[in-house]
Amino acid sequence: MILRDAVRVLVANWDGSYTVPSRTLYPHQWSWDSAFIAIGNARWSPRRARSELLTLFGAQWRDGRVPHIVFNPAVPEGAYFPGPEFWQVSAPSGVRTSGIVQPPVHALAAWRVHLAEPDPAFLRRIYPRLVAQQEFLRAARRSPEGLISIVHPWESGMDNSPAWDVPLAVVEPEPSAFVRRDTTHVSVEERPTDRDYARYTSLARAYRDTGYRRSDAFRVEDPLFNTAYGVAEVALGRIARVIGLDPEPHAREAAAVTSAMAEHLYDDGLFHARDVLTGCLVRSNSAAGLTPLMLPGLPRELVNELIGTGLDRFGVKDGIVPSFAPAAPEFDPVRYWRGPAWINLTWLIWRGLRRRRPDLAAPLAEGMVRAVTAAGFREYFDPFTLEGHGCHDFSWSAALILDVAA
Ligand code: 9WN
Repeated sequence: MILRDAVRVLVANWDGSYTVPSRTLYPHQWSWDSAFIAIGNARWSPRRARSELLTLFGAQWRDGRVPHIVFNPAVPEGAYFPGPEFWQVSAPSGVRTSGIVQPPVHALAAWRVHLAEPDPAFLRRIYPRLVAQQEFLRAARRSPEGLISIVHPWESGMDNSPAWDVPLAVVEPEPSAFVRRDTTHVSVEERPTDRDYARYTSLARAYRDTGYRRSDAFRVEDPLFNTAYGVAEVALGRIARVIGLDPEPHAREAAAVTSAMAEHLYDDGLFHARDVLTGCLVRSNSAAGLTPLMLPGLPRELVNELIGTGLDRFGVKDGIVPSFAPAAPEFDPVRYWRGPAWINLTWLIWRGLRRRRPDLAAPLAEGMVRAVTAAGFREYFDPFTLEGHGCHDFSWSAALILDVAA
């Protein structure tokens, strides 16, 4: 029943060659959403899953970046803010896009799509694009310590996480000369504040005005983003082997970023972001700090400490994972990335535990199914009551349930 309903959501959100995250709130193609959606679609329609990824990479820029939004020209201007008129840029294919990126979970998605239905021709087509995506990050975003930075909270995918409160505090909010659309679909207490939005647009405009090259106001190394980057290298190694290329450079890169993360982003049982502009670790209680469990080369003692933190601070064996530790003062069970549980974040931690601690992975999978059974395919959930929040019929909530329940 739940699986049939999940497919129904994905079918309703399909736009011919890709899937919108939500018909109401997010009516275009989003980068990391498409990776999660492809992982779910692989379970019932590998053809759609391949199309999802190839459509997204069809909007890749010449420098290798994969924009976080690919705009559908058929959607009226103003349906989503900030739309193409704000970003003012197009991909070489001519389609209008944003100019920032999101966590590179796509190589993992491509690999999982291949596992669902082996297709070396698909791998041969997507591999150079996935490599170019990583090369962009190395060329434009890598610090001397070997870590990748993001230049906007939207790039983390966890937009208003309390982890960004300190680095964002120095960003001058722009006088609100814009009209938000999100709060016409979802109640204001469940979304970022107007003040957050004034900072988001100020940062995005400043980056845009450098031709999407430089950001001097916000630059952080996020553990989830770096995990995705490292996991992408692991997946690229596997893909390379299938298509007859050398997997070694990918294995080396995965090992290098894993040890840079362990050296620079780990403290007191959790991974944290580092503010590149001040050189300081931003100690916070974001569940993003548990996602490095996905890195196969993470040293065993860090794995054990992270699991201890997951159990003590995030109640990992009780079901879906709150995006921020409930005992922390910033925790808010309904406001977006400041506490609610999300299916994708829980899924990433589940993947990190599946082999290492199947006894802890199982309750996470059950928790995800319990949440959508109780509340439907909502965007996020109160981690304690499982009340649903954000939009309805949210694509990755449906897609990843298909993956865990298959
Ligand atoms: C800005 C589409 C996206 C997700 C992000 C989530 C939210 C956008 C917004 O929706 O961000 O990119 O308008 O709030 O935070 O993770 O990819 O689902």
